[in-house]
Amino acid sequence: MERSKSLFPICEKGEPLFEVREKAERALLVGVQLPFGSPAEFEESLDELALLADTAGAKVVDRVVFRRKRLDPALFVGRGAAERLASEVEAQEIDVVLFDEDLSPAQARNLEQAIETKVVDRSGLILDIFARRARTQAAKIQVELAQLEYLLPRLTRQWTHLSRQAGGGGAAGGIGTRGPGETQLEVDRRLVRKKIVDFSKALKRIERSRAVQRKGRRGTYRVALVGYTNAGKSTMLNALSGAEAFVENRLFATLDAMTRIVPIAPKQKILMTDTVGFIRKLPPGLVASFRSTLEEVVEADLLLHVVDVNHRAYEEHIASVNEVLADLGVLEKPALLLLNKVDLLQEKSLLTSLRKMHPEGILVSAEKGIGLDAVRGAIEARMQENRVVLHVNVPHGDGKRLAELEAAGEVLERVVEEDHIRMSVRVDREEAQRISKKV
Ligand SMILES: Nc1nc2c(ncn2[C@@H]2O[C@H](COP(=O)(O)OP(=O)(O)OP(=O)(O)O)[C@@H](O)[C@H]2O)c(=O)[nH]1
Ligand SMILES: [Mg+2]
Repeated sequence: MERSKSLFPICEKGEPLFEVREKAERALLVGVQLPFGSPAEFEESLDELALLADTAGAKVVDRVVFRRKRLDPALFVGRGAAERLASEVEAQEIDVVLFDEDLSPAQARNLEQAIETKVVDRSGLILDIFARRARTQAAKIQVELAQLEYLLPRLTRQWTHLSRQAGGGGAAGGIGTRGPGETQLEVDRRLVRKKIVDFSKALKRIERSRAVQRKGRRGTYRVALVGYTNAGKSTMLNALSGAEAFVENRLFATLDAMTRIVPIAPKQKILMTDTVGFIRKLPPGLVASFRSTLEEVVEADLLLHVVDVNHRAYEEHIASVNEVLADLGVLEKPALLLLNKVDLLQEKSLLTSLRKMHPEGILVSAEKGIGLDAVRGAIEARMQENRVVLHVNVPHGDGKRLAELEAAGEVLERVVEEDHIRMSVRVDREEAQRISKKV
């Protein structure tokens, strides 16, 4: 840390009066391996925790793995292990101990007392990242709601750091302190509950206005990009639409749904929405509070599941994404599997086995623009499956009806007859029903 003599003349010989917290928090990662479960998956999850810690701005100093027959209800890792962690924390000047699994509120409290440092579990860390990344009002409200629900059962904890309250990111505070609310609020369950109600109401309002927006887009084919975090969803949206969605080689770059027009074929346009990425062991409250953002997924006509096939755990990523899709009740929705980042695959044999494993998948590179025509073609084919051709006779002079049909879909034929105009229009099934009702 730099010291300025002119600013702190009093402390010339001693330590500065206060420290501006700019340096990264020093984090120790802890994993507990149980007899069941695959060791590879365990390692993978711990590697991911390190990435999450990095995304949250911490410096991972070390990782400790304990092998146990079962978890300790009071201290998660057991008394002896907690003591070992305490000495590790002291020796390595650790600021935060990050657990790869979720701790019960009591376990977190007991561990914090035993280790004498801040303890954050996987859900707490993910929520912290979301709080850092939230930019728009909707995202902020959704994250705060999830944080409050996470916090409520933990209010008996000694959250002394929360009384310092940073709110919405910034350098001060560190992991776990970007909590919702005002100073001292966190000690009052009643107030937290009230805030939960207020935020839920605000979310309802946002949901209503989004529903109105969506209604305005009725008749246009809608596609939602889904996938594991960092798979390349935003890059794919940018490649197909020319948009400039935020792309970063870190986790959870996108928190908000962003919708853009994408030309698929001559005179064929669709709306494509980029969404928040998923991760294994996603905090349960998060999916619920991100419901309004994920509503785009629920209402889409087609899902594009983007997978980073260069990641060694990509099969597990596919499974995790499918779990969330099942939670949202959209597993049965038509979907295309986009096997992304093929430009990074060094060996040809990998491509061959990929094709074998996922014959339905489309090999692409969003970044290098490989396979985009195939993606557009596949979307168009799915679109046609969902469309029917309507033949309608419009009386001369009924400009309103004519305009309505033109807006509803693709005009295939327009023949001027003596007493009417004969129109053939390709429209969505849903739209066809609506139009037919009016005839
Ligand atoms: N080499 C290569 N890199 C890619 C490709 N697609 C995306 N990337 C990189 O992967 C990283 C993540 O890309 P994003 O588009 O932000 O991923 P995302 O799925 O939107 O991630 P989240 O918003 O965090 O869920 C970025 O560094 C991209 O440049 C690709 O086809 N090839
Ligand atoms: Mg993104």
